[in-house]
Amino acid sequence: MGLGEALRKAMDKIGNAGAIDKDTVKEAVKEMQRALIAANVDVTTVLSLSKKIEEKAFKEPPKGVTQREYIIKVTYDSLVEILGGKTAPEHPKKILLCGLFGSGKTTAAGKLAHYYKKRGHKVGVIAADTYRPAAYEQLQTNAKLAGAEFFGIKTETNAGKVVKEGVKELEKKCDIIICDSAGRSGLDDELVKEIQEIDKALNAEEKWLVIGADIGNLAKKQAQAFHKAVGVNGVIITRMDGSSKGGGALVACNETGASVYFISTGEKQ
Ligand SMILES: Nc1nc2c(ncn2[C@@H]2O[C@H](COP(=O)(O)OP(=O)(O)OP(=O)(O)O)[C@@H](O)[C@H]2O)c(=O)[nH]1
Ligand SMILES: [Mg+2]
Repeated sequence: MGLGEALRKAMDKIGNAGAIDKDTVKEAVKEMQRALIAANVDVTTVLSLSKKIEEKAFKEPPKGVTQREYIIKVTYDSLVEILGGKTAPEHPKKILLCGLFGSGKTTAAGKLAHYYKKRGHKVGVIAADTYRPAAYEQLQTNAKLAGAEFFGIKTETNAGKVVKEGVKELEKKCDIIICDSAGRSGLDDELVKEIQEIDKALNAEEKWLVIGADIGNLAKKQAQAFHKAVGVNGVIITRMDGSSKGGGALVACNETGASVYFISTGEKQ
């Protein structure tokens, strides 16, 4: 069972309990602790999280909110806090997605497009992965599924150029632009140069690192390298469904100062 599922099960304990008492909350917190520790989150963080939840859970809920809703909110907020404290912006203008090979960028581009489309935005995606031949079609398919606009130039190998054209085109009809980028097996000079060119052409305020939960403690090094290249301010953790070691990535990302904005748990939008 992955971390996401384990946490959801713990939350369901509160959501589905007949009556909410101290024991229900204690049991749910214990389950959460087990899930987080099994996922490599350090014990100090886990204990301070549990303390926070137990302290707040039995305070008087705000008017119009039931005790159950209040406890769920307190628990959710406390979890978000250990993931960096900030939630994803409601209306980002432009988002650059970066990350190593196969981390889940193109999938995340589709999921994000779907997420913001559902919230009433007009979303466009740019295929700036000119490196892998199938990347263009993959993003095009994801965009179509999400009902988002798509921009790409199939014959162009200069990613910066594609982005420049894409912004010009999509700005006319979209209020959110999401830019996919190419991955590499390591963060070499070539990739750094390319991601910086894309960054310059896109001029985005949001630069989100996409990172697989399965890479565990390697996440810290990756996050620092991308941060140095473009200034990462958000993190998306993918494959949380398939790995139980996502906690290493969570804590490592936390150290770069960027918040975890989304946790992805599947291949579908
Ligand atoms: N189970 C699971 N699979 C995922 C998730 N996100 C992506 N994948 C799968 O992981 C593989 C790689 O995802 P992509 O989105 O193509 O990754 P990428 O970072 O764009 O890869 P490159 O463009 O080659 O660097 C695909 O098979 C996806 O379906 C996730 O959250 N959960
Ligand atoms: Mg891709």
